[in-house]
Amino acid sequence: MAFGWFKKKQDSHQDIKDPEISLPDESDSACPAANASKAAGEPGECEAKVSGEENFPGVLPEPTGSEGFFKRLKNRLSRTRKSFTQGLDSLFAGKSGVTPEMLEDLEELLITSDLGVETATELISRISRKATGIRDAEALKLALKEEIRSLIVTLSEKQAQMKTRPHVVMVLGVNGVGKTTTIGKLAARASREGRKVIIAAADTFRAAAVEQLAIWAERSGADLVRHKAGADPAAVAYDAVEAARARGADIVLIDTAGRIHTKANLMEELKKIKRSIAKAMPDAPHEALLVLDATTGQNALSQARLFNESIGVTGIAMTKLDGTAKGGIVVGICHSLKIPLRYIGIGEQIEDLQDFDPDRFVEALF
Ligand SMILES: Nc1nc2c(ncn2[C@@H]2O[C@H](COP(=O)(O)OP(=O)(O)OP(=O)(O)O)[C@@H](O)[C@H]2O)c(=O)[nH]1
Ligand SMILES: [Mg+2]
Repeated sequence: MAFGWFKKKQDSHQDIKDPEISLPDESDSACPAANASKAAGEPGECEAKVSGEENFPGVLPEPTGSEGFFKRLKNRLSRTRKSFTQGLDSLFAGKSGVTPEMLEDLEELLITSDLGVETATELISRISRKATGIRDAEALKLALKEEIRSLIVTLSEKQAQMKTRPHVVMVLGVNGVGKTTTIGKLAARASREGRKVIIAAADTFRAAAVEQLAIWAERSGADLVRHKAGADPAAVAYDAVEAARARGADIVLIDTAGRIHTKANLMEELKKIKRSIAKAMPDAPHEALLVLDATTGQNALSQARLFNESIGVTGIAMTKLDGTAKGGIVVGICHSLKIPLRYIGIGEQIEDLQDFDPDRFVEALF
């Protein structure tokens, strides 16, 4: 098999884009008083308090496992499925049975579907062991389904148990991956389940980040803890955890910046936020949720490694699976990392977040 070609592919996927440089915008809303409010439960002048039900637009996830829920997943994964299944069908055009050349083409198809070299190689070696029993494209799809499922099943995991109150989740990721949107979707879901949610606007770096989060807080019926633009994000996170403890909130979702002057600065800032959360509540944060953008393909894998080494990641949310043919990255992520994939984002709307379910995902892929 063409291992030289694989090496080339692998090398081309190693780089990670540096977070872009951006400075806080002076026009961001200012809140001089809030910075000082470290006392437990003090709402602070600039905090948007939004009551739950009446602001909630009523678009919510259907119950897990329902037909509509699965149909939506299937629809949203259509680009990945199309490129994948069309490729599989064309492999078998005019042939019966698996040949070595076909396996080589299949490996290329898997890699271009963004499963990654390591995962594709593993799948091919498994399929080649079964090759004599595979006579047509349908049999190949069945075999692939089975093997993909077995590769991803062990590393997926349902939502983390919320044993403590508040359950503090720090949300990480490079710029534009969908952190704020994912927080909004998670907050909406938790509010709907009757939980009291506090969102912390600890991205004080990007212009308009706080306003964007305030809209999501309002939509989802969550409280927002915010300081002025350019304030210390660690102080915002601290205040949010303190406020959550004082008010008996169930969940704190902490939004963080995705871009800052340099990658090293970003990691240092995130570490500082983490330490500050632990000062407010010793065993927190209970989760560090890394958001990855599926459209970036293999780059997502590099980002996951970088954040995990620097901060420690407990779970992944993979967004934008609706807008890409690179959905195979889900398989690569599950197979290559020892970090559970918890959520998948399949659209921009509040209901477009699902728990990652390996069986359902594989069914939707073929
Ligand atoms: N199609 C699609 N778009 C999404 C999804 N999740 C987020 N987006 C879009 O991605 C864009 C960026 O989302 P944000 O939530 O602002 O990303 P962020 O990581 O908070 O970005 P920064 O704050 O700049 O670091 C927005 O236009 C979102 O609507 C998804 O699952 N599918
Ligand atoms: Mg954001």
